[in-house]
Amino acid sequence: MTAGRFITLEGGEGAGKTTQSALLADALIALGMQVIRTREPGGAPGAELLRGILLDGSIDWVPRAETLLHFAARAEHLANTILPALRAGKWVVCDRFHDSTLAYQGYGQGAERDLITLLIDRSEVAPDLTIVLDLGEPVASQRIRRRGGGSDRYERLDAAFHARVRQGFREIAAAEPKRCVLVDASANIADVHTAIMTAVRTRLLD
Ligand code: Z5A
Repeated sequence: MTAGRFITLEGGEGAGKTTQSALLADALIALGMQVIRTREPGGAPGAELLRGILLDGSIDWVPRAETLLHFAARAEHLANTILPALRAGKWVVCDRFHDSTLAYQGYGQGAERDLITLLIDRSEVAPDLTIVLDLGEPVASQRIRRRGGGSDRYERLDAAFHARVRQGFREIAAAEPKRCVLVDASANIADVHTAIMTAVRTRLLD
């Protein structure tokens, strides 16, 4: 049995994580890998329940509570979905993971970053590769508008919040160059996919 690999896609809203995780999963399947595609918050029944609570906007959570809710959802996701897949030799492509908590709750909302990094350090698994899709304004907002659909609690936060989140992702990528690859997400969909596949090939396949 080949070892499973764990790839996460990170970045702000509209950066193209959903689009690119689908293309990446298809490309890996075409290469003969067994692949599951999943997302956070969510990816397991208990975690999907918490996703609804986190995104519906009826409660303005204090940053520490919100941080812990994301880690509670992640514990369910890891135990029920990610770890069993990796143990079975599957590749896991995950839309958002630990770095989103550090970027959104830590950099964006001002939750204690040392608490977040402590919880990350205690995780059962770290990604083998993290693609950080970097996209600034006004392109991100234009894409969100074009995509349509309702706006969730995070999408209603202001431009300064999203600028802090973007800075957070950039700092995370710079601090962990072995795990992270920063990709310019303003390029067209095919070019972003090519950049991601280059990272996957050079870091995980060659
Ligand atoms: N959150 C948190 O605070 N803490 C945590 O620990 C975790 C999450 C895990 C989940 O939202 C929210 O939870 C998230 C952070 C918070 N909120 N925000 N913001 P979600 O899962 O519902 O949404 P999202 O992760 O932000 O995804 P998104 O807004 O749907 O964006 P995306 O997946 O990155 O983009 P997309 O859907 O692939 O593309 C958006 C549109 O742009 C679509 O019409 C595409 O066709 C188009 N697109 C994509 N790529 C391109 C390119 N390259 N060119 C042109 N057009 C493109």
